Amino acid sequence: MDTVGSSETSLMIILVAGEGGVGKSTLIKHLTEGAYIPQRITVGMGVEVCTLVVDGVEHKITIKDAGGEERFRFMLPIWTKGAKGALLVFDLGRFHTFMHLSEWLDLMKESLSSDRILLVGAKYDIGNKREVDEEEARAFAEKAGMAGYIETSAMMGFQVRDAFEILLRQVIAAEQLPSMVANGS
Ligand SMILES: Nc1nc2c(ncn2[C@@H]2O[C@H](COP(=O)(O)OP(=O)(O)O)[C@@H](O)[C@H]2O)c(=O)[nH]1
Ligand SMILES: [Mg+2]
Repeated sequence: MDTVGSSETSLMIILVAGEGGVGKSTLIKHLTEGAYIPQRITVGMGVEVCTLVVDGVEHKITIKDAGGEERFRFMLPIWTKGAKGALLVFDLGRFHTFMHLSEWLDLMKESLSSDRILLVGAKYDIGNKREVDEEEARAFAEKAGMAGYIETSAMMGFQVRDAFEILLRQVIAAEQLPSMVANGS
């Protein structure tokens, strides 16, 4: 059933990954509920389904919330498999969650190219308590060939939807690339 101007719909899996406590589940909750509802620890993996409208097209997305616990990290390549894109989240207030990003990225890159992974600095609202510079994070994302970098705050409702929309746009562009090549353009 159509609720927007286009008849196109797509169903894709988006993974949200990153160390425990960086704010993944709360970010997803803000997207689906439109409010700041701090979440408790996620054991294993959580799943949410929601609809996002990007450039007038409705996309049904399944969001997989990868629990950040060390003992589940070995599952990451399996969780990443099947996902069309991912948010890799760190906590702006805890430098070590930024420091370990390359380990996460290496695991995810086994099944997802880095241009389909958007880097997210969460908890932007902490202001001058931040331990990671915007420039530093942006440089990391660029060097790693990621989809880009965005800072969010589920607490303030800042750029939460934008993060998912930017990722979705990037995924859509990546999906369309092969057919453009096939058309000889
Ligand atoms: N200041 C601030 N704290 C947040 C924000 N989002 C989450 N938190 C806090 O971080 C804790 C962990 O968040 P959670 O979503 O469970 O992290 P996850 O383990 O990555 O899923 C929450 O209980 C909140 O206390 C945010 O946008 N700003
Ligand atoms: Mg969680």
